[in-house]
Amino acid sequence: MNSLKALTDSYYNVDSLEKYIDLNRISQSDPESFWSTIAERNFSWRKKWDKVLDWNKEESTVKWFEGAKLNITENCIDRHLASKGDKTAIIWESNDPTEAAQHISYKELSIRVNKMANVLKNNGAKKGDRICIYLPMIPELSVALLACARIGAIHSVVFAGFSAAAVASRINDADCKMVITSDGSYRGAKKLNLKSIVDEALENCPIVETVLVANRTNLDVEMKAGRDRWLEKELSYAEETCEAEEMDAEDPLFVLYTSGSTGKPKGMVHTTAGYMVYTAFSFKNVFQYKDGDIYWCTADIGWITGHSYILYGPLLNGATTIIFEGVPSYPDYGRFWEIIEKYKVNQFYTAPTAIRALANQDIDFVNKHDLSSLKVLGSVGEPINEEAWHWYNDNIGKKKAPIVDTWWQTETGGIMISPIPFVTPTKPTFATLPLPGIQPALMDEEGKEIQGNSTAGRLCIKFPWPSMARTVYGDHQRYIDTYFSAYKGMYFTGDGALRDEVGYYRITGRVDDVVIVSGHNLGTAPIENAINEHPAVAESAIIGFPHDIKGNALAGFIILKDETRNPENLQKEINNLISSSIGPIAKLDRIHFVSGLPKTRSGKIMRRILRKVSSNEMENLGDTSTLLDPSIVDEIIEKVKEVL
Ligand code: 7RM
Repeated sequence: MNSLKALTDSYYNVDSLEKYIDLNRISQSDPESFWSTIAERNFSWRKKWDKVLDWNKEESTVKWFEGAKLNITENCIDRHLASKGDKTAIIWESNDPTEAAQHISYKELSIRVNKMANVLKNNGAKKGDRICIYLPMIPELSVALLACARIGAIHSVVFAGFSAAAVASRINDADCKMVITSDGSYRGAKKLNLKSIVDEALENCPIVETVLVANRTNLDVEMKAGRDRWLEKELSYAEETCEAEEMDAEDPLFVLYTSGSTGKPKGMVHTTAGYMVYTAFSFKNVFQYKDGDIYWCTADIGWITGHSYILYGPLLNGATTIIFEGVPSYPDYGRFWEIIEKYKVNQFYTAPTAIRALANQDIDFVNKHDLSSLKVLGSVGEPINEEAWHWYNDNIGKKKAPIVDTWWQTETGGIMISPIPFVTPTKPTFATLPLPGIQPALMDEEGKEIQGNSTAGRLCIKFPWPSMARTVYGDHQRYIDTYFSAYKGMYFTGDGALRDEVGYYRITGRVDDVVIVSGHNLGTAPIENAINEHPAVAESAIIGFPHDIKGNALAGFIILKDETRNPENLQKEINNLISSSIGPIAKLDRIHFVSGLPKTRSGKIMRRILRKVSSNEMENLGDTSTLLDPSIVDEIIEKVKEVL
């Protein structure tokens, strides 16, 4: 049998590293044949494609499976109904451990999605419209995404922890006509009033016509006549079937915002067929999901990890996926382990920041629970440090469940570099090898590709893959400038990486001005903009520094206009400003009031110096000769030493 055909059978069946490396070689030398074989065999298409890949390097446009017609919800739901109608698609676990869980079968999910799709239509939504979803982790959240996809509307999920200003800017950027939200949400012991945040946001969003409100917390909310409707009521008279809209392969499926290093967040646009093929393929292989397994990813659906690996990837494979409304610390730090035991979870996918927080608690929280169902452990979102890796491996996986350290991005749509459990030998802190069809490259600062192993550089991807974001919503030039300008014809990830002697990759972190705090990507520029609005502030620079639990925390260096103000009050006011314009996650751990910033002659702040000083690497500041005023560095060192 032709080796590609043999290996791609039922996705592919690799059971040895040799075969896998072989598959990687074949797939990387001919990604188009590889992806068309995968696409051909594993999905239901209304019409197959005319062309596998159309790549215009000059304009940075990519199209996969052009000419194909499909609807992703038919692949997530309808095609499983005959054989798996009664199988549980979604297990929903409440924030409150005493509230009954929901077990939603594929059949029930189908009805709920169809009804919601009809509600959207009844309220005027149609193919191509953008719909903002601002919901807590309740079943309606996943139903809402799928309902949008069913009618061809483009969902734009905004994480339900963002502030009113952040919601408003995302709604306006994508011109959303409709918002789906809830009265409130539960997060641990806290109850948040989401509807009031939406109301505040909508004061600045004239184009929104309709707000659908799910009832989660029985909060007394204001309903604006003519605009706001209770979702439950709308659902009560919606029909149970809704014909799926026929979509082109390249029709947008969703927009999801990610912070940039400069300016406002970028709405990354993902399209239908390529995203479907790649998320299904990568889910199946990276988690080695087998029929009957129970899979749990602890991310929020408001992030790409939730889109791809709570919802689409698992459902495309007919899997059972857990949606957890709560937090790891409520009612106590044993909650994750309790849930794993309760549902006999087989694959568990979480973030290093959660692992570190849980590793800091009494080990009894873990040992009280039977975790023997676990077969695969995943990590995502930031580099996992060696200590956390070993704690996860020893105490959670009991050295029997391989850790898949999965590297990827909102922009990549799916996992790019990861071990395949039981195939790729793992190595602490290494994401190991690219998935089939993925061609990483390390580049030096002059823009040349670094060949060979045992080296380090900036991580790029040389060839398109099906789930790559196609553009920045409304601003293709920004897409080109951000991702395709640094290195000609290649996608630049913004990350640095090293490649060890056998070709394993370790991602070392961002090389641009994005800081990952507790797994959340925060652009430093929007935080600086928020601070600079304070009347007492002249200028500011934000950087990230290593933090035991959060991975990174933020420090601000601030020049004051008004030095008569009480510094403690000012610090509070500045953090409140950040909280209301971005969200509490972006608050600063350290605030230093300084008389100047380390600037180059061209006026660029050398954040590298602030980063090094804040990381207590004072001796190793590198070349400071291009600074306009090198003496400012001493002042900064003094100020930072006060808090170390
Ligand atoms: C999936 C996700 C993307 C950024 C990325 C990296 C960092 C993600 C890892 C990682 C080291 C990993 N999307 N990152 N995974 N760094 N090892 N396994 O997180 O758009 O929110 O973030 O996250 O810097 O560029 S994201």
